Amino acid sequence: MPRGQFITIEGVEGAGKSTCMDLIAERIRAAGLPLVQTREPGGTGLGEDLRELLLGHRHGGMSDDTELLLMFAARAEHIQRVIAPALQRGEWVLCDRFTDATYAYQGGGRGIARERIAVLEDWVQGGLRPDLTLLMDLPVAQGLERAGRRSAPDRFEQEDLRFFEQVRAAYLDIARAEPARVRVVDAAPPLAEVSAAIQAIIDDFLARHG
Ligand code: Z5A
Repeated sequence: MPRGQFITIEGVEGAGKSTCMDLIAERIRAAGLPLVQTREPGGTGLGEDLRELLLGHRHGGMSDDTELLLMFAARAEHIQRVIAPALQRGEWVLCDRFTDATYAYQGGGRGIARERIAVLEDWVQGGLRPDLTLLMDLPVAQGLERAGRRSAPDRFEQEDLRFFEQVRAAYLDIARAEPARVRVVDAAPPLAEVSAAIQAIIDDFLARHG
């Protein structure tokens, strides 16, 4: 049985990832492909507990290294229990954020050197990398404005504009470095337009891999 395809979706705050996850999932399932839909940090019982620690305010002053290691601890569990077994069974996996988010938030945002992140990436993931990544890109202020319409800010959402500008720049650096894997979607236009762009990318990917 051929290995399933691994698709991730990334972007700054309020870029519309969650909104577009369902659209992508619908498209893949409509093509008759089995799909596991998941997220990071999280995706397992332990991972969801770590997510609470990472996003909540109980340990607001955690060190940057602790934050980085907890992200990869959650990821190790997620890969071993969910992602790798699903791919091996021939199922597709659609994940809301993955390691690009670590390079963007802990690397770009917190300033941790990418070489240090790469060591953990290789250790925890072995050769596992996404086959396709959709990067939902929009000006930081617009994303924060969208996200601000929701509930109380989590630990990341409290960061300032400069932090999110660095996160966005780091994401765009990844997209420039890996154009074959990372497709940038302009997330600023109205949802109908963004949805059409995503649909086109997924349909093209399905035509090649479905
Ligand atoms: N994090 C990290 O630091 N390192 C890591 O390795 C990983 C994660 C994996 C949790 O992620 C946090 O973890 C995240 C980075 C960090 N923190 N931050 N910030 P998350 O993905 O769960 O949290 P999030 O970024 O806050 O996602 P979100 O809140 O779900 O945002 P979104 O999915 O991009 O947006 P949305 O909920 O789909 O849309 C936001 C609003 O905009 C909503 O009202 C929509 O109806 C509206 N919307 C969406 N699209 C449009 C368009 N096109 N027009 C108008 N309005 C729109």
